[in-house]
Formats: sequence, C-alpha cells, structure tokens
Amino acid sequence: MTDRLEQWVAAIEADGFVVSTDGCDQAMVDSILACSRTRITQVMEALGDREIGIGSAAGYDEIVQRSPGRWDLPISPQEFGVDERDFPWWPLVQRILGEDVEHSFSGVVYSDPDTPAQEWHIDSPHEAAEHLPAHAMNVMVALQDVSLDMGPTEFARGSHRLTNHLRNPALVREKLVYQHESTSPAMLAGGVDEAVPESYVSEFPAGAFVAFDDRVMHRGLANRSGEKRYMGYFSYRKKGYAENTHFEASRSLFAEIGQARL
Ligand SMILES: O=C(O)CCC(=O)C(=O)O
Ligand SMILES: [Fe+2]
Repeated sequence: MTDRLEQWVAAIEADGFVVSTDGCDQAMVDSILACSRTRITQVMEALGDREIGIGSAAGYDEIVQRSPGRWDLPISPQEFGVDERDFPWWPLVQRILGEDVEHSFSGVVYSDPDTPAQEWHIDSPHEAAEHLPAHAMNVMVALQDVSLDMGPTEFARGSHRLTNHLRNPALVREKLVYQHESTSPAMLAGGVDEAVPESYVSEFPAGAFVAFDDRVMHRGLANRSGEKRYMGYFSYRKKGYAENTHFEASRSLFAEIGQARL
C-alpha cells in the first residue's frame, strides 16, 4: 500500500502522470456511469438544437464542448453519491497537494462516435519560473473498457517540466491552455536543450484511472469506435489556488430555459 503510494508520487513527479488499474470497483463504476448518463440525457434535452461553441467560455454552467463532439458535464461528488476520501487516489492527491487539498471540479467527459482528437494542451499554467510542485491535479477514471479505438487520453511524458511559459519565452500561455493547433510536445523541445517528450497512450479497463499534474501536456484522442466513450473526472487544487481556466461560462442553460437544476 505504502509502496504503491510512493510509486505513484514518484511517477507524478517524474512523468507528470500515473496510470493505475487499482482504481474503482465495478459497483462504483456502474453507479458513476448511471448518474452521468442521467445527467447527460437531461442536459442534452435542455440543450436541444442550441448552438454551443468550443471551449469553456462559449459553454454553459451545465455543459462545455471541449472539442468537436467531446462534452464535459460537471457533476458534484454529492450528486455522484461518492465521498472522495474513499477513492484510491485520495492519499496521492493529499501527498502531492497537501492534507488540506481542495476539490475543484468533477463530472463526466464523453466523446461521440467518429469525433476527432483534441489539440495538445495543459489544464492550467505554471505559476512561477522555477519548477514548483503541482498546484492542481486531475484524475480521470474509465467508466467502461476504453479501447485504443475509443480514444483514451494521450500524455507527453515529463512534459509538465517543459510547459513553463514563464521560463521558456517561446511558449505562450493562451496557446498552452486553450487548445491551439501549433501546440505539441515537439515545440517544448525547441530552443531549449531538451529531448521531445515521448507519447504515452494505453487502453483503460473499466475502473482504471490516470492521475496527472495539471501542467502536463495531454489530449483526448479521436473516437473511431461506434460507441460513446465515457470518462469520469475529479480535479483538485492546493488550498488557496484560485485560477480557473476550466469553467469560464457565464450563463446557465437551465436558467435560460427556466428549468430548475436537479
Ligand atoms: O477527453 C479526454 O480524454 C481528455 C479531455 C481533456 O483533457 C480536456 O478536455 O481538458
Ligand atoms: Fe485537458
């Protein structure tokens, strides 16, 4: 148990992410997926044929389109009916972000069949020119067996050390955080004496999770399967970290159609 935790901590520090199949049991996966599907039906019905652009600023409080056909619906731990302290990654986020770690977001991100990959990005920017420990982490958990065809999340190993726009003048904060076609692991090596971070991609059995430092470069891959791909996510921040590039919507879909939230 302790060994496993130490390995996870070391992987987060060295690689910026860690994948584990010691995740949620099937009952937990089923319950999170059932709750997600209920919410998706409700929100998609409310959305109807309204136009929604790409990115959080263009979205609603209840739904953001992260890339074409990739939908993010926030769902709180209470709504999921979970206590985050029961998750196997809880000791890990406490070790990395502190005993007083705070919950920042949670929900489901799902991609429709035949939808493209995202552009490479980071979830939040570096805070200082020197390499500090992580200020935020994200955990994504597979809510079904996710095959390579379904487009799991791809990571650039060790890139959390290279995405520092305060240290490398060739990097632009906005192009790192908001998906931009010019952003890639290769660009992180340009101008600095570093190797291009290698790509990591693997299938995820249901219940497996990946925990990552918000500053590591990653992207959801194309869904080439005939099925929707569902991942639950739980994100965390150091106490006092207040930046938010993740949910920037300023309108509520349910308020717009005059419907009370769940
Ligand atoms: O869908 C995925 O696999 C990753 C999604 C993601 O990284 C994001 O929307 O920020
Ligand atoms: Fe992301």
